[in-house]
Amino acid sequence: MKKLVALVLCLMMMAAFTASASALTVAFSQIGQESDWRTANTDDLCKAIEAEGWTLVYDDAQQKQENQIKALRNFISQGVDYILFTGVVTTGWDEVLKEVNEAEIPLILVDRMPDCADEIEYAAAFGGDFTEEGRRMGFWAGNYFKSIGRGEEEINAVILEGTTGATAATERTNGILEALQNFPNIKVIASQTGNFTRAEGQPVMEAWLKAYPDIDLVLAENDDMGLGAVAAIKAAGKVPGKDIIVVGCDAVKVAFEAIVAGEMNATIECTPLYSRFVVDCIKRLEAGETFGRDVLHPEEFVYDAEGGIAYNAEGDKLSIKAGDVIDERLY
Ligand code: GYE
Repeated sequence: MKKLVALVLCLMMMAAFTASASALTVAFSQIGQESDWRTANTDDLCKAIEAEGWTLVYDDAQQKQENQIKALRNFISQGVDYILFTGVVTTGWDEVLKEVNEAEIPLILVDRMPDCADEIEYAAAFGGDFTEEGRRMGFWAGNYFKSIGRGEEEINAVILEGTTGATAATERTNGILEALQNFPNIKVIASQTGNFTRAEGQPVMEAWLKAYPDIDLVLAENDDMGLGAVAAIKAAGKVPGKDIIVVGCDAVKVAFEAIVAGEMNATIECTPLYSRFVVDCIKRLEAGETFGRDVLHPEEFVYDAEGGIAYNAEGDKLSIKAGDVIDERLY
């Protein structure tokens, strides 16, 4: 009898949980559509939310902070159940995120963290470790030049930075510069934003190729800009991947294709596939669980033409050959 009561109670709880979970409204303030990474991130999250039967309220801010602030205020007035938020830039979110807190809408921080994270309440935080990604770019490049016998040669590097003021850009730049301290032969001769887009990365590289005839290495803070650099290098009559080494970040499919074709040399993974985390997180929050304040990072790797290049300080993390895994890539 006791067992039966327990079973009935359990079924009732499950039904209540399913009913409340299925009636959820999840709002997502997305930055824009600047890159392949962003497109994959939007598709993955939006499809997963809808697949759960939840109502999705999606806003594309088109790279404008004021649009994101407006969207967040709209989400509050609509009384949504959850807000997913990534900030186009790092600063300037204090006021509006406090309003989200006052409205008691659970906030899930994804991707780029705001600098006011310590002063606000949030239910969970998930995204890439951008400083570590930058370090990996630097370590991979330094060790790659060593591996081809150019460890003592003076290497001229340029950095194509992401969107100015974006956490993903600032932290990747910091990580790159930190790692390059271990390779005194690599000199950064220019560093400028390409706004995380191919269209803006390419002309920056074109201008550099005119100004500096002897660039050896491009560190592009995302693959789109890396591919823009590849196009600029070709247009200048040089061979990308050989005359100039090109390192990207994100590990999108087109970068794998460029690596296999020999035009790009490496890409540092930053997965845009957040849906497994976000959906699971919302279900667990609904069930009363809580998450800590740490930003949770996915496990990520580095891919290149041959594999076997160390990309961390200890030298025990080795790149994977892109050609071996290209067919399994999901984005
Ligand atoms: O690397 C870039 C995108 O914030 C991690 O933004 C994201 C970055 C990603 O546009 O391609």
